[in-house]
Amino acid sequence: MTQITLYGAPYSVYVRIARLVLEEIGVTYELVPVDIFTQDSLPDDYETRHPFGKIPASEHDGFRLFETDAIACYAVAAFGGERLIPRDARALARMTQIMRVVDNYAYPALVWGVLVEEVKRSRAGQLSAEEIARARRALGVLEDLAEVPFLVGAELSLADLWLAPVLAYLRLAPSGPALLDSSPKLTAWQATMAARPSVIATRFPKEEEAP
Ligand SMILES: N[C@@H](CCC(=O)N[C@@H](CS)C(=O)NCC(=O)O)C(=O)O
Repeated sequence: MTQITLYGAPYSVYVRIARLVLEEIGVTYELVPVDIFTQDSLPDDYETRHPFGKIPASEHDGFRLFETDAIACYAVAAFGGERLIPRDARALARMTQIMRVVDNYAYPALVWGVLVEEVKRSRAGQLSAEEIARARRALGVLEDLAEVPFLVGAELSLADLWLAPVLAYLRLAPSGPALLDSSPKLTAWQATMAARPSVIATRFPKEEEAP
């Protein structure tokens, strides 16, 4: 029996983050398809699940949530995922800092600013100096903050699960590999993460298509 229901699409960065958290904790879940970019296919009541019209949303035993952070914190506390949250004050702060850097700077600059522009809007090789600089700045900040083998040190944390889908998409963009080349710690970290069963189980459809 599944323990939690997640609403969303397998191509979504934030749905994948929620799935990674559930996979790492070992929570069974059902992914109910909600393709947010095809408004016609949205369930009639989806606005009651996510009033801002985004994915993911979740439900557990009648308890509904939206916002990936809230879904992750609930899964950690309700299903025994405490190992994903450092106890040490500095590691906890660093984890939170990296998650917010992903939300506020890396996701917009790398997924929307590089992958979507180059692939969906057919602008490969045409990104402006400003767009490239924004991507480099986000990567540079994360490279400086990153520890090894995981982003906040010896143990996997939510920070790793927040960044993994973003860099997986960046690697699929024409400029992605070259951008990542100047971030050796992140490149090594990405290879470590790519071998995790949770990451393999949640691969984006586009990664499956990649040569
Ligand atoms: N703050 C939200 C962000 C979720 C989000 O941006 N989801 C994207 C897909 S990865 C989405 O639903 N986009 C649709 C839109 O912006 O219209 C969260 O943490 O869950």
